[in-house]
Amino acid sequence: MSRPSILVARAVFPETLDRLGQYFDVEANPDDTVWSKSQLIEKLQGKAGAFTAGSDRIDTDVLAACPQLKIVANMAVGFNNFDLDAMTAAGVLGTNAPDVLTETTADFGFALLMATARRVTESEHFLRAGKWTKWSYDMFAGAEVHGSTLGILGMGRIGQGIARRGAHGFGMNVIYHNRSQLSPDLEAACKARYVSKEELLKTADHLVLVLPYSASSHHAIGGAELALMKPTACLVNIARGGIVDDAALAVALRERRIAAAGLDVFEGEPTVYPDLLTVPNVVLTPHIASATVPTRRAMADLAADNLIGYLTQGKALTPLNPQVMAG
Ligand code: 8YV
Repeated sequence: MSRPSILVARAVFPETLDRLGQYFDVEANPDDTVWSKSQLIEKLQGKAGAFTAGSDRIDTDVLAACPQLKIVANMAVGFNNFDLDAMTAAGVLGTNAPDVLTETTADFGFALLMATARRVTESEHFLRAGKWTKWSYDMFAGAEVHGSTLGILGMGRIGQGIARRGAHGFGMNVIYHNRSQLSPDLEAACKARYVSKEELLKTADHLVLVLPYSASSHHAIGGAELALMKPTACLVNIARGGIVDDAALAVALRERRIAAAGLDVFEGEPTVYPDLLTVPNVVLTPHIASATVPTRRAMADLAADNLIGYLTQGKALTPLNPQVMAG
């Protein structure tokens, strides 16, 4: 029997390719080119499976043009690059990579919060530019983190990880808003209190965004929401670009309507809204919240396991539309 063919749409660990090569004929992307839709469609011809990252969009055009496709395994927990309804209708399984990145991503959320509140990158730029000639009492004085109020919008696994770090490590008063309230047990473990979105915006000293992107979370933080925040507040986004209205945020930062922001994700990334590159009170990182070598290996392994499991035994570990597996 001939082996299924798969496409690995972005560069990945050589060990991952070797492992997939034990089961499949693999077409890889060693140059790590980000393919256009038509290139992706061309590469997917005859492929039963695809290993993707967030940059590879699987939509109705791709599905219609690739009738042999059975599974797309995303090396990411977020899957807003999938039109999941269209995949289900086409009988294509989608899988993501949850859990393996939860703690690493929560660590980074905290790193960005600390860097933002304590003005780490702004002060480093000052030092590197040779501007540090004397000490002064208010030089880069930032916001307090310990004992302050930590607001979390989106209280899934990563949000809970950030809450635990804040409550147990930094003695923070944790409040959150989510589509649904957590169980009393989970709230107790995170020492977190459920509040309305308005109370969250008005009360948080630091607001961390960890909600998934969808049409309903598009610009969940825009001009109106930023106006409700404290002028001393810091905003951290490790969720997805598009959840924050970057143009409105740049204005709020420039006019000091909020104190600072830490951003790992951007609307239209890797392009960054130009004003965000020039305002001083923002910490910018290139979508690296899950980027440790062990975690990226675990994400790649999980995506590979999903492809191997589904194409060899009809079973996947982390299906997004399991009805396809049953059908
Ligand atoms: C990925 C992420 O690295 O998992 C996610 O949802 O945002 C990151 O961990 C990125 O999406 C690349 O696929």
